[in-house]
Amino acid sequence: MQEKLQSIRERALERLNQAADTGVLEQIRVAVLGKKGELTALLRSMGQLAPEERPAMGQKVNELRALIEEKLAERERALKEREKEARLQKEAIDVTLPVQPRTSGAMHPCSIVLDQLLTIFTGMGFEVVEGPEVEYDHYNFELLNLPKNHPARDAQDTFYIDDNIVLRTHTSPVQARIMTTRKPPIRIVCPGRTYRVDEADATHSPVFQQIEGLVIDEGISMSDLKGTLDAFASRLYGEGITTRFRPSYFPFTEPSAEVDLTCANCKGAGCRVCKGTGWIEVLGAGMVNPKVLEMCGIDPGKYTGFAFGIGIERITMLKYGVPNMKYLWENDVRFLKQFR
Ligand code: 2NL
Repeated sequence: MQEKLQSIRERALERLNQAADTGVLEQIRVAVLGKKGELTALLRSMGQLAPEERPAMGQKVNELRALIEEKLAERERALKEREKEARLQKEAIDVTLPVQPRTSGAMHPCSIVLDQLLTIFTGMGFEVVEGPEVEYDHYNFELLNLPKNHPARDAQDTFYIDDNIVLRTHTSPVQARIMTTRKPPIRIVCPGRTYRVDEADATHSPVFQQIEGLVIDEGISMSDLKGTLDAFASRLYGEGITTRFRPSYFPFTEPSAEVDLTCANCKGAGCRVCKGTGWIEVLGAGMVNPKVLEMCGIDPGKYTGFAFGIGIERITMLKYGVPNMKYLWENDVRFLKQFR
């Protein structure tokens, strides 16, 4: 029995020392100390000993049990520590690795300009209104004093969906819709895409963007239009930039004007950009034709108004010196990333 105890001790300690993980430790615990373990069996077989030998033997078995338990715990602590080290090593992140370069997008130059215009006009108290790009003939033409057979609504210029529906040729129908549904005072700007049958070239595109403004109230006059556009000009291009009105014709305004801004490049002195004139044509404007007010349900005896229309692509090209409109729709990143 003494020998057996010795052999259990040697084998258990040997296996313990070789155990590579905590799972093996558990196997050893069961095989030696468990209910059916070697040491437990040895304890049970003590009945075979002479009674006087039993206390000394029992004490030895218990000492061995205590020793093995202690060694198991010790070994377990060491293995757990080692397993934790291995896990930390595996999960380690090298914070010195270079990051993936991330490329950011850029605002389209037309969106930059539109944002700037909206900031200027909302700062003056205008409200921003949008409307459908597919529009009834009634709002796009009829209410704007462009009756059937008017030369400006020639099929050449307009994309027709059917007899009564078109792709809007300007943003004016948004204003016409507001005039028919609200009472003055009205003070709105309407930005958006517009469509005309046009061959694309350096200054034309079948799809383009506009922002139109409309003010209607009692006592609105041409001087309100002039003052508004002068304020707009100096906020857009800076102190000293004003407007020049030249007589023109639009069916929806009377009188009508083509409006030039002081050339921002030479401050009016005359240069290559303005072809020596000191002025750049930027927009069209006028007093709302009383016929238009009448058709939209506003009493032209009581109210007057002014309106203007600005081409977004045109001012964008002027502002950034873009020589050809195609750059604005080609979306070549080498062009677009210059606006980042
Ligand atoms: C241009 C000219 C203009 C308007 C647009 C307008 C709208 C209503 C009533 C009266 Cl609802 N007028 N819009 C007026 C004058 C000129 O645009 O050359 N745009 C680029």
